[in-house]
This record gives sequence, structure tokens and C-alpha cells, in this order.
Amino acid sequence: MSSNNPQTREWQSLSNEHHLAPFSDFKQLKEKGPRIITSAKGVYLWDSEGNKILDGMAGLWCVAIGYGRDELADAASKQMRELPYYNLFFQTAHPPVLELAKAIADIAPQGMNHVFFTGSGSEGNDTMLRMVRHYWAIKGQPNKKVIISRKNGYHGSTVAGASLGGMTYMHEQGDLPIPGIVHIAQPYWFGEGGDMTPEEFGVWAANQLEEKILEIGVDNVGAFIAEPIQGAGGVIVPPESYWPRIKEILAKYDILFVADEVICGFGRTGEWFGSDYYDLKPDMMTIAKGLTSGYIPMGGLIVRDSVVEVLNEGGDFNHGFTYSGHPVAAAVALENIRIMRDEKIIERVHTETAPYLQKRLRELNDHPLVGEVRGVGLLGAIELVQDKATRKRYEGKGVGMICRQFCFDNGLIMRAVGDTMIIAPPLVITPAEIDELVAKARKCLDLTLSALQG
Ligand code: PXG
Repeated sequence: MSSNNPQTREWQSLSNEHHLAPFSDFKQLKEKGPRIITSAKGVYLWDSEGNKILDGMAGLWCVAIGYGRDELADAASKQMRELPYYNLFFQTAHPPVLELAKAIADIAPQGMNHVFFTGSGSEGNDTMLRMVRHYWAIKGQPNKKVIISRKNGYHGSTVAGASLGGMTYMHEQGDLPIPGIVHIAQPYWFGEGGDMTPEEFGVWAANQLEEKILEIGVDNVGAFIAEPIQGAGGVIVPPESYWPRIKEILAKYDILFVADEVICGFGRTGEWFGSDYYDLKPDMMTIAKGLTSGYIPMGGLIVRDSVVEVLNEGGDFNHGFTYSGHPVAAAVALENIRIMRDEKIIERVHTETAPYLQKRLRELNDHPLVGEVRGVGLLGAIELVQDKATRKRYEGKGVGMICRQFCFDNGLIMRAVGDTMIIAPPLVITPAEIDELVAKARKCLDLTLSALQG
């Protein structure tokens, strides 16, 4: 712990003595001490040392409308005073959850008019797994249980979420995945495409779905789940041939398609949902994060009418959470969606800031460390390599982490997934702030290159 600031040191010692942080090496964190974030406004964070940091990750992909919107605080406060809690079990409901369900149906793809609410994206995917199996059981096909997912996909950290996800380092802990979940290749051309062109590789990766369906037998497959663009896996934008081929396969076999929209949903791609961007027509969509801009926890599952019609015939769905559709979270989500609509935030991403960010980011292609820049909407990835032509990495150097540290030290949050640097700034980022982000990113790439050469 290096801080000279007694307040920072005090918070860091509280962390050491009492806090177990998610996705962290507990012992290492004790040695370094966490950075303490104390306040935020717009796209900027401040830490306890007084540093101002441009948040290129919108928190954890969630703070869509930016930090510091009083309207959301006011909506929460008003709802807390009126009805801070009531549940949706036992044939009760409350106004905010009903109004929110309607507001979501209004923006969701056509024919998706019902929402099951949860407290998080992970719970949304747990709900999905149980709902898919319940659906097929009602239809008299209880064997259609297997969910096909993808390697390096991310679907959460509960037992079902981590099993659905394809992160091997998560599976290694706790004997995952649970039975009934299988993984196929991801459409990650830069990392895994070998000698194929991106288009050839996209078709190859999509064909893995058909092969898996045939291997398991369509009578045993319940659903395929995928993020339109993989987020936590490294902002993996599939080759253009991928989704059209997947859609052909889905049309051919009687299985459900679940789009995990936890990152892509609520404007990230410049459309309301990633499924709109790729015209995917899912049967279910998992949502969270941007639903409340992260101001308060909430997730859910949007369900297609044709699926609901079957569920209607199935008696009780024995599933739900204390905080399903929490009134305060629902009031915040409603206000968040209102702001997105009234201020035309997604239209601005679509027409102005996404094209500008994508253009400016691609200028980094001329940097000696950069093997590829890709992105859609306000999602971006920068691949760090030793050799541009062969896509060869700097083996064993931890280049991504070196770059990430330079970013931290220079007032920019840019994440590293292996040697892929990723960004997903708040949707309200302005062109001037994009200029600042790209300038800082370039500076940190320069510093990283010097460190590697030095
Ligand atoms: N699906 C997707 C696509 C996600 O990105 C979840 C489900 C789970 O949501 P909850 O609300 O249960 O966390 C997520 C979450 C990272 C990182 O390292 C990403 C997420 C969560 C934690 C870390 O990028 N995404």
C-alpha cells in the first residue's frame, strides 16, 4: 500500500481486514490495496487520491446514461418513500414493475412482450435455463434439456451462469459446468481463425452449432444461448458471415434461441438491442446492466409471446426471487429508459458518437503494437501483438496488464482481456471526450511499447 493519504490508507486497511472482492486474488489485493473510487460525474470518476479518470468501461459495461443523474436518485427516493418493497409472489403486483414491463415491451423486438424480472444478469440466465426446460416439458418433450453455449462466452457467475459461460478459468473452480450444458467454438477470428479468411471462419464457427445439434440429437437440445457480441470475452465482433449462418441453422432445427443482451442491450450497439443490430429474432433475451444504468441492481428475461403461450398452459412456474421486480429498481429503470428516449441517447450513439469512436479508434491501427482494432457502436477492442502480419503475440509478457496499468496511471480505465484492450464507455460520451480517450489510449500504447523494448 503506497498511499500517503491517511484516508486512503484507512479504507485500504478496511478492505484488507474485512472485504472479499469479486474476481480478485485476495492475497495480492491485500499487498497492493484497492484503488478507492469516491465519486463520479458524466464519464469521469474520482479516486480518494483526487485523481480524475475517464471511465472507458462505463463501470462494468453498465453506466449507460453516465454518472450523476439526479433524476434516477429522485426516482429511487420517491419510490422508497411510497412503497420501498413488496413482492410479486402470491398474485400481487405493484405499479412500477407493471409500467416497466410495458416500457420494455415497447422497445423490445416485435413479438417480445413479457418480462420476468431478476436481481442480476446471472439470475436472468438461471431463470432462462429453468424456463427453457419447463417450456419443453410442457410441450411434452422433457428430454430437450441441453443448452448449447460458446467457449469464452460470459453469462454470469452463479452456478448456472458460470456453467453457461465458456470461461475455463471459472469452470476450474467448483466442478463446472453442471450437466446439460455444452460449449462450441466462438467466432473469434483474430485469435482462432488461423489461415481462414474472416468470412470462411465465421461460417465454420457457425457450423459448429449444427454439428453439435446433430451430435447430441435435436430431441435433446433445448436452446442455444449467445451474446450478439461477446463482451467480457474480449469484445468479439463476429465475422459478417456468422449470424446469417447461425440464423439458417436455428430456422432448420426446433430449438429456442436466447440472446444474452446484458452488455449489448440498452443502446450499446447504437440500437436498443444487439438483436436489432444483427436482426436476430430471439425467443428470449437476458437483460441487466444498462436497464438501470447500473444505478441499482436489476436484471430480467424478455420472453417471446409464442413461448409465453406455452408457459401459460404449464401451471405454476416454481421460480422467483425476493427481489424480482423490486419497486425501487423498477422505478429507477423506468426513469433510465425515459431519459434514454427523451434525450435520444441511442440515436446519438447511432448517428454520431459510434461512427466517430470507431473511426478514431481505427487510427490506432498504425501503432506498432496494434494487430487489429474492431468494434461496433460504443464497444471497442484493440489487439496487442508482436507481429502485425502473423498476429503473433508477445508470449508470457502480460502485455495487456502492462498497458492496463499505464492506463490507470494516466487517467483512463481501459480493460485488458489477455492481450486484448477493451472499451465500452458511457453512451453519453461526447466527441471531445472520445478524442481524450483515444489520445490517452495512444499514449499508453506508446508507454507499453517502450516498456517492452526497455
Ligand atoms: N451476461 C453477460 C453477457 C454479462 O456480460 C452477465 C450475464 C451476468 O450479469 P450479472 O449482473 O450477474 O453480473 C454479464 C455480466 C467483465 C465482467 O469482467 C463482465 C460481467 C460481469 C462481471 C465482470 O467484463 N458481465
